Amino acid sequence: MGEGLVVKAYGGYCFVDDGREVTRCTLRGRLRAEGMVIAGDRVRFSITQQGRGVVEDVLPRTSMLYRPNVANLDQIIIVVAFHDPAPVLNLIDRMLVLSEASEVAPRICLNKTDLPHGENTEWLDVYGAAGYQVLLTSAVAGSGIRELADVLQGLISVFAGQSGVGKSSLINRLIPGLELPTGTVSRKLKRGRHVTRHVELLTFNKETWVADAPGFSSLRLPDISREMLSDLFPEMRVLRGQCRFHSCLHDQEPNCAVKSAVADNSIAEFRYRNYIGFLHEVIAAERRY
Ligand SMILES: Nc1nc2c(ncn2[C@@H]2O[C@H](COP(=O)(O)OP(=O)(O)O)[C@@H](O)[C@H]2O)c(=O)[nH]1
Ligand SMILES: [Mg+2]
Ligand SMILES: [Zn+2]
Repeated sequence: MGEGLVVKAYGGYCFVDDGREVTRCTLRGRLRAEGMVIAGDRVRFSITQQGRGVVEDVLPRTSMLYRPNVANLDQIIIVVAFHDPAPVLNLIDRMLVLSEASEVAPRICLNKTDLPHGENTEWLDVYGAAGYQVLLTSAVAGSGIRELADVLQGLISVFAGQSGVGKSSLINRLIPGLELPTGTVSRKLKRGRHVTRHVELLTFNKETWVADAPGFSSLRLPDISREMLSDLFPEMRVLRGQCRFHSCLHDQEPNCAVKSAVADNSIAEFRYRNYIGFLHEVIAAERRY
């Protein structure tokens, strides 16, 4: 019996890398239900014939990210740029909330640092001040790639972010010879019929895995209660217990520590606005249960 990592799973098959080779496996009966074996799972498998196998067991998962589904994910690399495309801060905050709720560490990667900055760059400092690690890269110039590789070393990471920020270009830089489609090519592919929605883990050295997250741009918030949401914003989390009301949602309540922090600029206005938007989404979703 071998043990390995599922790098890709679809259509009743999964591909298991045991560190020496990749084996295409079918699944034992009870594992055939949707979502039982997904990319990132560590599994035990038996070999049936040359290059073919059967997954017998799935080892317990340490984390679980939904849409895209990835098991045992260690971190999400949220790729952003100052422009081309301009950042959508609501989307960045959504990805951060999703990472925090999944207990997967988020990192922010500012790519395209070879391009001129433009005016509005304060938002990036806001994330740094909130405690998020910010990496600076240029997939075109090659800067920051070694630092990025160091952050990825030994872990399973997903690259997320708006289309066009350079996710595929960065992964291509990390894995010479890979040649994922980028730019206009990938836009053309999106219009075509063969849009892959499956997560595939790619390795660029032993024990280091990265995936491009397809369709990560229409993010629904995680299923959480309204009381939990502010704990997913680090700069609000540190103020927990300081509002007048124990159950304060930092919305209409008086004597709110979060709103005071927004008023004196120690919490960024846009972060608070996104929080309130998410709060209403979470409340609306609670009502649907
Ligand atoms: N100037 C500049 N362009 C980049 C950089 N990284 C990617 N691009 C370009 O941005 C476009 C989108 O890149 P791509 O990797 O397909 O983005 P993805 O949609 O996030 O995977 C392509 O035309 C790339 O050549 C960078 O660091 N600097
Ligand atoms: Mg891409
Ligand atoms: Zn409050």
